[in-house]
Amino acid sequence: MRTQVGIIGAGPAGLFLAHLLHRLGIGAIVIECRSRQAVEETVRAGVLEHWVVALMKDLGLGERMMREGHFHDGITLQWNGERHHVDIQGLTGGKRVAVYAQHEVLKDLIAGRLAQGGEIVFGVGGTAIRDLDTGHPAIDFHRDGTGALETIRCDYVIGADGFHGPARQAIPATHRTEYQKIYPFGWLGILTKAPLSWPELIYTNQGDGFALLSTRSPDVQRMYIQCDPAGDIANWPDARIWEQLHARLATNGGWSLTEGPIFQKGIIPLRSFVCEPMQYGRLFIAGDAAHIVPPTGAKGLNLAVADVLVLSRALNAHYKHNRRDLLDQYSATCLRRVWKAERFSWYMTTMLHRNDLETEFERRIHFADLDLVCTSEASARSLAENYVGLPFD
Ligand code: RFL
Ligand code: PHB
Repeated sequence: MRTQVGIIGAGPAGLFLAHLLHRLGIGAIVIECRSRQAVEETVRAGVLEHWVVALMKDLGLGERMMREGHFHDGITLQWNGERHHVDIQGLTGGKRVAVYAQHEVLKDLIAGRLAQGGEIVFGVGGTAIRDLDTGHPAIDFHRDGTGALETIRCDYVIGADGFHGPARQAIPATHRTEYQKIYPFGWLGILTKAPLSWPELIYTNQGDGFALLSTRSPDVQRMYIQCDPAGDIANWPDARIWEQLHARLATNGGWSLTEGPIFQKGIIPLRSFVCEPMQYGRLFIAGDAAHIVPPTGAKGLNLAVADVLVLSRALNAHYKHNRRDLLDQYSATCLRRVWKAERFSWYMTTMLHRNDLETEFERRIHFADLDLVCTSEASARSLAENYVGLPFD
């Protein structure tokens, strides 16, 4: 097979890039190690920054999102039984986020790409990248996991293969530096068939720590609680989950959370991670392959899309105007945004979680931070600008 851009990974980074390149008339093939069904069913992120919503619409992929997504003009922060509304829309000149599940975005991207005649090869095995130092890099893979060995010859290889994919490792260890922070807590996430209990997302730090009340549809709600990242999900029977959610979301005003049957649950660890640089020879890495944020700031998916927007512009300058400079600057351009999102995600995470390794002094500083956001307009605006999505510069 021969194409201009070979993309590894059909997650948000790989699929948004395939659409952006198609719009620019640049050829791309996507390979993905999981089945289409697995990609479309994996439950992950929920919040789209305002410009990602606009991009979905621009790409002609926004119809279902506009119909089924939930548009929120603020978030609620809670501690000590008190709720505080942060008016994101008012503080950012009218910008709003959408709550629309990542796997719904992926369904729209995949259907749209296939309808255009684009190639996505699902279920590949043994992905290997080679010849990065030459003008003709290649991606080898086995069709259907263990079937025939095939090769994509391309001008550029894009590693959009997530945190555990092979692309980052293809940058020689001598050419990359990795920065990491592992948090001593994880998130237990559930989906429950229950009606909406509150009109916007609630981020709370109360009792045993963090909880997040989010939504998926009028009758399916998404909730998370801070937990031991090494904990066994078997030790979290539904009754224990509800007891913790009730305690962490309880208000002094007697509000009550509506329960329902839990039909999905799982534990994820929380980490911050950045790989510098995000390119080597003819390889460019994007999204979770290059960086991870803890989900508290809702930034992971949005950062992945930001990377590939920068990359699509650089590839366009290269193919249309024979300019190499934007490709050379790809990593530096992305990392400026990445580090700001890392800072914001770390700030939200440390402010909103109970960390028993910290001193009582540090705990009080985090509650002072929360108080500041809820009493200082400057502080609230900073949170709102970051949450809704920083401008591109
Ligand atoms: P992905 O989504 O991991 O996609 C990578 C794809 O590459 C495939 N792959 C390979 N394909 C071929 N050959 C190989 N050898 C391969 N190895 C891997 C994988 O199968 C996969 O399909 O990375 P991408 O595209 O960079 O997208 C990143 C986002 O998925 C991630 O940052 C977000 O889900 C993070 N995140 C959130 N982000 C937000 O912006 N807003 C949120 O509200 C939000 N909430 C969350 C989140 C992540 C969570 N979890 C589960 C980690 C909430 C949670 C609970
Ligand atoms: C979600 O709905 O899955 C979600 C919302 C906000 C976050 C993280 C996850 O910060």
